Amino acid sequence: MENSLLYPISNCYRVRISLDGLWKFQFDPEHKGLAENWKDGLKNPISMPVPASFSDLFTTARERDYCGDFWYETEFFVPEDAFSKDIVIRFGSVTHRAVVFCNGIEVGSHEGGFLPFSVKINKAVVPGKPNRLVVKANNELSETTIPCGRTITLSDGRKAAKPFFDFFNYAGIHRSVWLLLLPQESITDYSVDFRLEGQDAFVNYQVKTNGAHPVEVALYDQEGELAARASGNCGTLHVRNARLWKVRDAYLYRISIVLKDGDQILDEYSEKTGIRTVEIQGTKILINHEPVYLKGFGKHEDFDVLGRAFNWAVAKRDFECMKWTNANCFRTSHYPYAEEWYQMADEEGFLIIDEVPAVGMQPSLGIVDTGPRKYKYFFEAPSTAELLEVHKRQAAEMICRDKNHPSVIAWSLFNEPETISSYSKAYFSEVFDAAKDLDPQKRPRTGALELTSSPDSCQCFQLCDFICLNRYYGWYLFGGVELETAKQKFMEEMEKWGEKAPDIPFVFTEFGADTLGSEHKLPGNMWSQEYQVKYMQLYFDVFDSFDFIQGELVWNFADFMTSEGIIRVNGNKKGIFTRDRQPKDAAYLFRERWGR
Ligand code: BDP
Repeated sequence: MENSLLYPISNCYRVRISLDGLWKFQFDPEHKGLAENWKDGLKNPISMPVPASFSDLFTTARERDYCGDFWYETEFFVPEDAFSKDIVIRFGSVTHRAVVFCNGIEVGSHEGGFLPFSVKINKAVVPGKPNRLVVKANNELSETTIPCGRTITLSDGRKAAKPFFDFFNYAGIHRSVWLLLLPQESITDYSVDFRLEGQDAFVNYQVKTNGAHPVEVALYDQEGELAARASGNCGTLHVRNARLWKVRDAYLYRISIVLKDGDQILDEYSEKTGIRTVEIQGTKILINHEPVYLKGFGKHEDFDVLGRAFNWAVAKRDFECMKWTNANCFRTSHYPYAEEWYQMADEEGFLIIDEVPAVGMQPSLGIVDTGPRKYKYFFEAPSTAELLEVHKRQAAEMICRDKNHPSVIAWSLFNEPETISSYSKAYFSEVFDAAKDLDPQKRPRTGALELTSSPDSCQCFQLCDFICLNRYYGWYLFGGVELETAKQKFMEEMEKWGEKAPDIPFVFTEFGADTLGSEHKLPGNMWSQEYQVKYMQLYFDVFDSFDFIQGELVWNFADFMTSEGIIRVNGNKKGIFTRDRQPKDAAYLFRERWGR
């Protein structure tokens, strides 16, 4: 069966049953679970909530920092009348990889900790009694996984993760798990793209099914009135007087796809959808042919106790805080988020730069220690071919999953890799080409470039439809007393970019200063709230000096957890909000600027 990534829904033809709750759990540091057949039941389990990161639930560092295999187990029943259906288990994400067993039979596996996967279990399930679901998960990092990192062995034999990235390597079953009962002949995927003509919109659609019967497609407005209909697996819906999905003024239709055998309906899939276009024209980013300036944040899926697990209440609070700052955009740094984030962004009219987990592709830099290296350039290593396959596969899964969200306006295909070698250029050319082929809307592709990707040295900016820069003048360089120099150097760099790439939009995907929510200092110095405000004002001066700068996504929305180290005080403190989502002084500054 094709692994459908459609978001689980319930209707007359499809059933979704939540398997969230308290599961059994066991660490497997000695890697003996397979030999001891834990697939038939864990030997000495404790309880573990799903969804959650396991990391922050414990009181010992040994458990929090655990690296290696870990197992989950639960039980479920399948309704008697469901055996004529496709019976599927769907995981929103398991970080970073999983092998799934049902009643002791291996039913599937998945690599990549931030994207969903489903496994068909018809051959393994039994009627009339509980079915055992066991997941063998693993959170090790390497140079052929994304995100990149390494796994070291400590003096006592334990494994530890050494991320090449600045966020805690949270692990676990992070998103909801569903039991799905689907028609055997079913809709497996669909896509839409849009053309606006006068007051009307033309929605081109394509539907994939796993059978031969035809589909009918209809679009309903928010009142439930039919707005357009068409039939056939690909076609066009002509929407007269279309209401467009606009930035922070979302209008959502409902697309309904019906799979039919004569008069009999075999399957139906329906979902909210918004009509909007995205284009780059010269130095402008256009939504529905109108220029938009991106205002907002780089974020993380990160919260106290929950770790990286999705939680509706946290997401709601984040959207309320973002709306309060008058933001209109965020980047899903540094990985695709839970699908529910995109659903909320669709509803709220937020724009998303959707990022693949390609982070840490750089020899040692700043806070990241990538260990002794044989090759000068990251992409020079022979393992690059394997990494490229992993990268392309996850980009494909992300684009497949997220392509229909009106909120998604661009794909970010990397964060701060080495981009100065011919190896990197060859590598990213392949990733960018693949992304273009996969997106029916041909949305802009980009990636976030750090300081060593300078106008003179970067080999990859030409691949981007708009250029994203992460810059820390005034923090990692020329901080504190040298702040004026920071501004001067920053201006000089931007002038060079203007000469190098004069006809393309630039968006700042990161700029920020670590700031303790508890610290005030007059006059402001580094780590104080006053300094964060001063730093931001410097950035605003630079942004406002160049017309080609078309967006500012500050790093970070909120303080977040990282590995421990000498320059992180219980995590990264560059949040405009604290980790418990209260505003620092700079939040008021953004609210004022973005509200103008
Ligand atoms: C950038 C990274 C981001 C870090 C940030 C920082 O893209 O993940 O958290 O710097 O240092 O290099 O705060």
